[in-house]
Amino acid sequence: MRAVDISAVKRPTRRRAHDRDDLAWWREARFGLFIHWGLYAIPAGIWRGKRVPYIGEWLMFREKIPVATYAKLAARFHPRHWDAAAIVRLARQAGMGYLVITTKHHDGFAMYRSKVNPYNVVDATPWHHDPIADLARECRRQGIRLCFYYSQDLDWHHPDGAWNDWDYAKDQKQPDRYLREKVLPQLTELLTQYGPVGMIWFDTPLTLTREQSARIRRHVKRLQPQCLVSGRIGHGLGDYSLPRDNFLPPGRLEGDWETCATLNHTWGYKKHDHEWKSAANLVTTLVDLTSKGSNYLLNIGPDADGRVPAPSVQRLRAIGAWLSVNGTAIHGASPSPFRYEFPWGRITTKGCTLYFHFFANPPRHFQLHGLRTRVTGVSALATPRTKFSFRQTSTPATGTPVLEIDFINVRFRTPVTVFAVHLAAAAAVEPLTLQQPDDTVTFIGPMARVGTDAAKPEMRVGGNGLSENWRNTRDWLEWRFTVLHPGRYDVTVVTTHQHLEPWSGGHTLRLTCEGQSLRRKTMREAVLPGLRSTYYPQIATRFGRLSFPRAGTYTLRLQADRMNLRSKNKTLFSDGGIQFSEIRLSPAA
Ligand code: FHN
Repeated sequence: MRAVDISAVKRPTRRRAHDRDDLAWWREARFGLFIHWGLYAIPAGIWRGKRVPYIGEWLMFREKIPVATYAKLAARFHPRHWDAAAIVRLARQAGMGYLVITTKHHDGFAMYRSKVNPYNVVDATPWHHDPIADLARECRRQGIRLCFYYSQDLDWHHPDGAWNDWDYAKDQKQPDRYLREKVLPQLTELLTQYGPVGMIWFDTPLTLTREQSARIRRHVKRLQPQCLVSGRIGHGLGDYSLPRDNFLPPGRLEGDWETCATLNHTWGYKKHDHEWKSAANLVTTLVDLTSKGSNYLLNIGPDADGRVPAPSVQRLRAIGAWLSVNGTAIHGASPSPFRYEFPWGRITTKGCTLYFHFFANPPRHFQLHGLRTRVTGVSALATPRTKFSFRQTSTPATGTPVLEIDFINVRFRTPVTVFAVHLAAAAAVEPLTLQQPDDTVTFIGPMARVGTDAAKPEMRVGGNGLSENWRNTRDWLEWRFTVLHPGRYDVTVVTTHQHLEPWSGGHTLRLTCEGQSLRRKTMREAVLPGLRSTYYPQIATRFGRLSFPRAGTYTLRLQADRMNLRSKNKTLFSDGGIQFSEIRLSPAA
């Protein structure tokens, strides 16, 4: 039997000394503006009078629109309300530090002046204008980093680009020719026409080889050595990692990450998508991601006239208003020293200060378990002169450090109230999973030991915190954890899936702990509420009860007895195995 420590799990990004300096501005920013704008804003999700499902910029693919037909949209592109200065101002007001605009999306249309390919906004539209030049000027003037999205693999317009097989025969495609004729020369234009570029945000690496991706990366770095390359260049060649769209990890991530997210459910403008996330949801997500070590790249999709939808503007300004008071707990902040979430909120870090972000009014007698470092003061971020009394003790049975803060007369400011907790040194915390003051215990993948009864585990915990390739009954996850209050606890196992893909359920799992064994089939008994469930439903299965006769440290193991693997559960992005999210213990009623 061999156990593999999670720290040995392959990191998805390159980590070299000089990358760290290059990433400094991006880490400081923590929050950026994504802009999806292109010809797809004209149909705005409607084709031949019919509402087309899925994200707006995929319309050409969804409807298999011939190149010659789709290209006619260009003749109608004349955005009268395009105002680059206002968009950059909006990013600033929102508290964002960078902006990433689609210079060429999968439809192959260049939204900038391209000499390499006439299918571009200056040559093919009656507007004859380069919006990227406007943005470059405004970003320079207003102090925002300019970055470019570029779809390097999918291109439904170029005969050799990936994934248009309704106009072009798949077996005739020569990806190298596509790189030579379009990708590399267009990157040269983007990296020489607009001054310094913060990053090329490559996307959707599906068919390019490692050698081809490496060639693209080298090309970028040769032209602008400081320019970052997003993780979606593929093959682990990015300067930082990206999970899938709108994904919120179950716990802190290791390394540098960025989550990109929509404000409604589309990237490119869609007339009928009115399901806007609330400002409270967005602020909470920003806090959640910062506490887990991830930047937040939040999207707007201007309409065909160049107008940013009013609900987007309102929400970005609301986030900016919150950041104008609490920005110090986000900009340049590092993740929480704890790897797990808290039931009450999140923690971010800056030097020797921890920021406690409360999602609701903090209890008068607040407790935090597991902080080993001495606290020197606690104040409210909005009213720094308001100090709170506190004391630090430890539990007699386990020696677990307990910080108690007396939150008297606190004015909770929706959606998140922040307190600065000053420490005598950088935070040191208990490394094991700990029972929380509300008596719950949550076990997450990144804190598990991955092991196997075979020679080598096939399963791993991915960089995003979920289990990957869990398709074998011999592999297991195991946690050491500390119980502070003996008693009986209800156990819930939570698995997940991307909401548009099938859920892999019906696996018989076994939980063993301290001579107790619980066996159950994963079933969709409930979807847990919370932000994560919007795109990754957190599917709960009740497993029964565990008893802990004394306070102390225990070991819990989760293993499959029987797998329910179906080939239809395998998708382009999912291996079809168990996607483990977490286990929750809560006091038995
Ligand atoms: O296919 C694209 C999609 O259209 C959009 O650009 C998003 C943004 O992250 N990226 C791809 C899907 O992940």
